[in-house]
Amino acid sequence: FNIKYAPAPESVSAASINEQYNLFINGKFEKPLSKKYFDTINPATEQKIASVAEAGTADVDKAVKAARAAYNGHWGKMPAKERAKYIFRIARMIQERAREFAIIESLDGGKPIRESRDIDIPLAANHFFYYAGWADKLNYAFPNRNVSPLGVAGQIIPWNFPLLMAAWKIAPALACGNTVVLKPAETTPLTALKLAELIQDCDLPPGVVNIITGAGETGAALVNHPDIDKIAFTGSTEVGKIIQRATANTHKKLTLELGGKAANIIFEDAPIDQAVEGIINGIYFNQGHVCCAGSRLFVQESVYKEVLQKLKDRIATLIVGNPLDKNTDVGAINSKQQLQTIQKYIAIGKKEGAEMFESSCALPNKGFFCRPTLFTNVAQSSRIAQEEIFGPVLAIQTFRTDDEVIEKANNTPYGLSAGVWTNKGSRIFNITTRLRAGVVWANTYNKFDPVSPFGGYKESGFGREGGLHGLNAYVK
Ligand code: TXE
Repeated sequence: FNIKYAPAPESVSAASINEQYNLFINGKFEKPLSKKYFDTINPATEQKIASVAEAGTADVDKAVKAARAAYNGHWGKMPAKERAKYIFRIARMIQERAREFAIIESLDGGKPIRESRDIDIPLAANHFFYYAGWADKLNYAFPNRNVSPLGVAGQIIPWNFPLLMAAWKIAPALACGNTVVLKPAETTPLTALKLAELIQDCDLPPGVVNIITGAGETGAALVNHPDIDKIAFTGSTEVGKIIQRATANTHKKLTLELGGKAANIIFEDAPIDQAVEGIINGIYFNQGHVCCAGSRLFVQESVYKEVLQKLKDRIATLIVGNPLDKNTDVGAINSKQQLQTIQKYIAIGKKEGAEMFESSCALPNKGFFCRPTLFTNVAQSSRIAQEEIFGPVLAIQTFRTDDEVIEKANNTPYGLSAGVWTNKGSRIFNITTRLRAGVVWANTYNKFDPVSPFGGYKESGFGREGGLHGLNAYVK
């Protein structure tokens, strides 16, 4: 967690939030034709923050038409180096407004301010900086191809990293010359709407980026719109499959970044204290709402007792509570629905015969909170070892040999990420090549950089975001 740009926000008053937000279409905030609005609430207090427009089919159509007109017009004809300047400007303005973005991200989504301030917002800016650099160098990215943009991209993002996921989607699309209609998740629309304000202020030509809010129906209308050339989706495997079916017999290109059940593997020769920090970060960072969360821990038998004790001791020190407090380690669960999902899995774990340990910290009276939790005696076939919980719940198993742990680690429907902790370089190379995971970290976890591609195998989806590979998803 070593990236720092924004000063610590002292109070909520440093952020300006409207009472009502409309749809950002063709460079303007427009009232929804659907005439409908929904509330976005603060999951730490259960209080309403703002009301937000719900885009209906006609609104989606309007946004896609605006994106198409911009693509056929000024944006499509603009020299690449001019495009780059706009993307660069967006990056700079995110830095300038970082403090406000960080506060709103934590208010709307429940994540600790230290994380939004030091990770989400700086990484979002970095992503725009990185892709600004590629816009006029696509001939170097694709040396033997004469590439062109796809056209209009429909982009649907989840609630765990709202601004960062918007950056992952918008930056490469614009760098390659596409225009965009983006739909943020219904529980966390606010930083995308602040990004819309920023885009307006930076004079990006109208229609190049359109931001429409709403729930699954709005997302489905975007997916099914006939004039969309590409869908980029990050979210649940279940919805990913629906989208895959909906786009199957169309011209639409598709990338899917879906769930995960990552194995974090500690060998007996690992630097144990460092590994314990990595395990804690791997599962409790962002309340475990992370597709690449290290939600399964495999510990080599000879160090199991030591690791387990150190984990329990460390969990006891985690501060759970107010996301806006700089000392908070674990903030609020993003929504009531997600809290219920997590609680359901904790009950399943107990019923399956696993042994539960949770931190003894007090929880606030209001809001959606969950104590950092771990399970031992977890059977390989149990649901808590196979299914994505997307919360602060760790399932621990043990192993004796390299072959055994590879077998167990690969034995889930997912294949997004993994972690390996060992002192042996040769083992790192051997194990990482045998793990079926798109991203493998060695002696670290949850490290992100715009230069590195990210994406999964199997039910974790397909396509890569980030790095040179991320451009591939937006050119033909
Ligand atoms: O996700 P959804 P939910 C996993 C995680 C979590 C579970 C459910 O396990 O517990 O999914 O979360 C939009 N057509 N992940 O229900 O529904 C929706 O409005 C088009 C992992 O919130 O997939 C939102 O913008 N779009 C994950 C986005 O899809 C539709 C991140 C994600 O919501 C749609 C999130 C439809 N039919 C959840 N239905 C990750 N990989 O990081 C919904 N949406």
